[in-house]
Amino acid sequence: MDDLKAKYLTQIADAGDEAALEAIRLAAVGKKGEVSLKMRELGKMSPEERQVAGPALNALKDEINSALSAKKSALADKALDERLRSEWLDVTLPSRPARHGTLHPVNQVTEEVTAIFAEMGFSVAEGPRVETDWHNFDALNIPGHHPARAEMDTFYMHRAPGDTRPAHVLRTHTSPVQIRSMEAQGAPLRIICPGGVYRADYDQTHTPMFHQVEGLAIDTDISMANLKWVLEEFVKAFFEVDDVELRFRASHFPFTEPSAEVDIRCSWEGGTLKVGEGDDWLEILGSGMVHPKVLQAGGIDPDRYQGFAFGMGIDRIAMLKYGIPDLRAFFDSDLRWLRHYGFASLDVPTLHGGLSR
Ligand code: 2NM
Repeated sequence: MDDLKAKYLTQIADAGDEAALEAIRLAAVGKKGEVSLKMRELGKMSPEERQVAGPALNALKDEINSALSAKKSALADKALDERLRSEWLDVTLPSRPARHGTLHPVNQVTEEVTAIFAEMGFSVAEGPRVETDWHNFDALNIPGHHPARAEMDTFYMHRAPGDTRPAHVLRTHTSPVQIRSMEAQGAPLRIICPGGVYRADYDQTHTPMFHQVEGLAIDTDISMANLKWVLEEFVKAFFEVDDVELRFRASHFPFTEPSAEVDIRCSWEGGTLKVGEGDDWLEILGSGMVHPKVLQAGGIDPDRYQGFAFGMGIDRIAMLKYGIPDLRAFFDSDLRWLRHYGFASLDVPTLHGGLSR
């Protein structure tokens, strides 16, 4: 029995893998294994012999079984260590650049604009792109006969004859979001509304879907002076220059009174835009003091509150800042264009980190 024990414990110790271990198990304690056969012989022994051999064989079987299971877990540990070593992966390595998506200039600029206005206490408001006629026009002091209604080349949603539900349009600007925010939050209010808008227009400088950001600040003591300061801070931060000069030209919008279009001093020397110097003026914004009727439509008391609002084209300021020549290419989904003008998707613009780096 000592020989059996020595033989199997040595074999177990030397086993190189689980298959070898299993073969040893079968040879020793399997149904037809050597130890099992010896146990069968117990029946032929005298009771005295059996009393000695029985417990000894059981002890041997137990010892072999526990050596087998100890060796089995040692082999499993070794196999796991080996896998961990050979399948090691440095997850901090950069991925292959060709597989990286990029941020579209529209999204990059939206992030930049959001970061700038967030610093000045504005939060982002969003709303539906399919709007009621009322939110898109009437609430903004653009009644049914108003020329702006036709000027805006509106896409109307289909309506069956006799349908009495309110008429819907694809929003022609993001101003309806500001009406909805007034309704939902009341005054005071400081929001920007970026997003896609729709107008039936297509040429060098117009696409039927484009992007706008509009801003709105309402309180008991808001004036054009606040508007001027906010826009100056915005233009400086956005174009990443220390100084700008803005020019306010009297204009007309149905939703603001007074209204002004805003130009920034610039030069186009050498074909590239320089903001803050030169003899040219670049129109980038429409703005004004929110019309009392618009405040009223949003449920805000115009005798107590007033506010400024402004709007600009995101695609347009993206073209200006990043020197992108053709608006239509923005929406072609051409991978070469996207790779060329795209931005690293993990570089989130912040004012302290540098907007565009
Ligand atoms: C512009 C120009 C001037 C504007 C007005 C409003 C609202 F809803 F508060 F009345 N939102 N945006 C506005 C004013 C937009 O875009 C050229």
